[in-house]
Amino acid sequence: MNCLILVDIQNDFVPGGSLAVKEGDQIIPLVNRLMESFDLILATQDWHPADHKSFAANHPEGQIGQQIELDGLPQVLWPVHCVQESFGAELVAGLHTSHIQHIFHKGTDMDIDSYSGFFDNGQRKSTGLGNFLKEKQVEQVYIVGLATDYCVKATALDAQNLGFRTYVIEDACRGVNLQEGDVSKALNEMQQAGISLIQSQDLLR
Ligand code: VGL
Ligand code: ZN
Repeated sequence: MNCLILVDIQNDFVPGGSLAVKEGDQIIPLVNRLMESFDLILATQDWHPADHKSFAANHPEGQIGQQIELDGLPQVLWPVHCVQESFGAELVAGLHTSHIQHIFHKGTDMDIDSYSGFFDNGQRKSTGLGNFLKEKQVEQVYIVGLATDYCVKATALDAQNLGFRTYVIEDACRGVNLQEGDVSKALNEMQQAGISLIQSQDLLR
């Protein structure tokens, strides 16, 4: 069984959103077409409480982009984004969401961030995604979404580590590039871990 996982395709991560990823909206038509090739489609949703500690605004003198330590883990401070029940947290309206069987929420605990759709950044709690895939006897996982250098990368690395044959559909992802070169570094890191980088054309022909 193959599964397509849509990572964080939410209003705050596309142009106009609070943590807008450049060209983030350009993946939408591609993702909609890719969905036609899969029997199982899942999504993740960044789903923070308003007092989440990854928000610069929740630290006195916190600056966006600043690196801090949070509960023993490195943490980048972000603008307020994907607050539970807010418009920014909703999946982008152009997505064909009726194809999505299940949505996994992450980042719900105020004290720890969660880039991966499987576990928080400390691997302390699971979202249930891994067990869900095992129950459905998924063997191959295909990943698209936002952002390449954060949540796509973390989700892909965990999928690969959990034993799923993992593919990242490169042109159906976009990254933040907080530092120039972050996206290429992330792609290299994924490839080093044994993840296959493919293009949507490889599936759409
Ligand atoms: C993400 C930064 C903070 C992502 C989520 O979806 O890549 N990035 N929260
Ligand atoms: Zn977040």
